[in-house]
Amino acid sequence: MKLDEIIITEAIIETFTKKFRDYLSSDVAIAGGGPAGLCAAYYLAKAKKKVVLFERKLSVGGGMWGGGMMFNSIVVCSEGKKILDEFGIRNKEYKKGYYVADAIEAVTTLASKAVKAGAQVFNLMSVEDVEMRKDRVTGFVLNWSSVELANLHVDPMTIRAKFLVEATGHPCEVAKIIQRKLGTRLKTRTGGIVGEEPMWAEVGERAIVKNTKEFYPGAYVAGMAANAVFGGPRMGPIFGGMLLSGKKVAQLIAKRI
Ligand code: 48H
Repeated sequence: MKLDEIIITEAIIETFTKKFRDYLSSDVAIAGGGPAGLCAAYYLAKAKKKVVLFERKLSVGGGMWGGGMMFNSIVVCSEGKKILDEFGIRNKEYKKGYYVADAIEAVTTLASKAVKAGAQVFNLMSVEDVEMRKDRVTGFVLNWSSVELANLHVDPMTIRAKFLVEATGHPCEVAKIIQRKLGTRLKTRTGGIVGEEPMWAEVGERAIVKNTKEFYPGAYVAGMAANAVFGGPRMGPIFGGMLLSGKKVAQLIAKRI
């Protein structure tokens, strides 16, 4: 078979451009493709919402690939096990109430199911700002991660969504941008980012789900960022809370669209 490099190039440029154009306006835009962001994307897509996720890195999965300290197994509690089962991620009870799964199977399945359910993922793009109208946020301002890494002065572009999800993990980057640019008017007890607390797995896992909510009009927080924004302990390599948080944020937003 004859192959023409120009046709290969055209195929990539045209299909990518169409994909990106199609998602300039969505129901929900998610920043961060860790377990919480992927899980949110899956449940939103399953609820027939138009959902797009932006991930800074080459690969989605965030901190899940490395399990605990690069031992690539993850642990979830009984509630988290239900979500593993919904996704078809194989798991075993280690001791009563502690379920273990392979980190690679977990990440690849979350990503595959989210995409096959209809979520559109753009990797290698970083959320560097938010768009605002009056008193709510309405979109993400994006740039190529390579531009960010090379520290080049290249202006970004904007996508719009009815709701934004902050799922950038420990650094809660989107919340920091909103706090910095829009003042300390977050829906937290201090009006600003409260901050993550030291390790306490049991309390941290519960807090993640409770802290999964709207933190600024138009913007919800999920995953580790929820404990950073509203305050709560870290929990180490137990990932059930991330999955439950992703599911909860999807349900909260789906009700409002
Ligand atoms: C685009 C961005 C940007 C940006 C970051 O860190 P994550 O895995 O986050 P969660 O909340 O899904 O899961 C947290 C979990 O991995 C973890 O760290 C746990 C359980 N820790 C407990 C403990 O005690 O340490 O994923 C966030 C993703 C990453 O892939 C980033 O690359 C991406 O977000 N990201 N993407 N634009 N500005 N910032």
